[in-house]
Amino acid sequence: MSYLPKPKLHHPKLPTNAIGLTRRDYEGAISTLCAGCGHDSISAAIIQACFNLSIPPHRVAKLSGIGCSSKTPTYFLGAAHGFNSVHGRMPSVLTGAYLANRDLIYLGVSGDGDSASIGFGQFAHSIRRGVNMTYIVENNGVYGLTKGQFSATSDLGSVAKKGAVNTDQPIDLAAIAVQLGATFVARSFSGDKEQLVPLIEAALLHEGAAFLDVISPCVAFNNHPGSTKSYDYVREHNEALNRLDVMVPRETITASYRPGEVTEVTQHDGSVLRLRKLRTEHDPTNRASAMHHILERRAAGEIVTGLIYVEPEPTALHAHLGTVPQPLNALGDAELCPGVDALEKINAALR
Ligand SMILES: Cc1ncc(C[n+]2csc(CCOP(=O)(O)OP(=O)(O)O)c2C)c(N)n1
Ligand code: SF4
Ligand SMILES: [Mg+2]
Repeated sequence: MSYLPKPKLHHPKLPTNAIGLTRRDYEGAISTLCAGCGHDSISAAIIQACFNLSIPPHRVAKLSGIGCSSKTPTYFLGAAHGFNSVHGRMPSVLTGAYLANRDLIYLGVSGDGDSASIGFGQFAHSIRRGVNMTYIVENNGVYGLTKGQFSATSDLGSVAKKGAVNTDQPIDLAAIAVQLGATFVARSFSGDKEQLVPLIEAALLHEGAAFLDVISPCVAFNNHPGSTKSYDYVREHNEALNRLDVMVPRETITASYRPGEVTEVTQHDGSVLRLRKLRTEHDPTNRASAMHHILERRAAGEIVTGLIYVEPEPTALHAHLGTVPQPLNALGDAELCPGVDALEKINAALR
């Protein structure tokens, strides 16, 4: 069975958020993934981020492709809109939904196989078009669902469970997203909830193409010595650029830091991203430096995590197309059929 509903009962004194919902209200069905799968931790982080931001679950549209990762939307936000599409096709289905109804919050969930192999073109074009979405890749370096073949994000020299060595160059989806013009790019690790939850919050508040590459170990097929996507390997090679606090417009900023310790980026909706730099002088608003930093640290054998790039004044696809402000699916007959005179004018202009 792949769908196990959770009992609705919960403790009456569970904490509630600004809209009176408990964390339980953001959950979905019981997960059927392997115990210890990184993907379940990402679902928990999405639940926490949406609870923290007091997002009404029914305002979210969660879309995915095919894979263990793409099954996960079943395990969070049970009251959201959901569409489990075809392998590698989530981005175009999401783009279509966003064009029809710009009023929802779009969350695309995918895997490294789903986005870096069969869906690579779809991934690229949804990012470069500036679809207003949070696009999360749950990256385990293998095709988990089909039993552990190397994926296109497997590192050169990574060793499979049965001993085969990967001889192909890896695709770094975060670096590609930077190059493609994503206006928000971050990387994190499913085992680091403190880093991951604020990054998801910031991505959800970002009004543009927000891409998150989350390393998410597959305990069944890629968590052994020699794998570069195992829990141990990622912990040992994680180079966190910064730590993030997200302040929504209604909150007062209370934490204080010494001057120079924090970079503040105010997003379009007024939310403030407070970045505590950790080990580098990386400027997350500089696209060229973001690219340079990913490549430089990779050459040193490190996995760069944290907020890699953010454009504080992003524009999204609806603005590029000049579409009307109301959702297309809410337009009535009068707007859709402006009458014979208007049609005549258009025809005359084409003659
Ligand atoms: C068109 C098509 N080709 C191939 C498959 C077989 N298939 C299902 S899931 C998958 C790969 C999943 O890998 P990934 O996206 O990394 O997800 P994971 O299971 O690792 O989370 C493949 C090749 C399919 N379902 N449809
Ligand atoms: S096979 Fe791997 S990716 Fe799939 S549920 Fe199990 S641990 Fe997770
Ligand atoms: Mg995978």
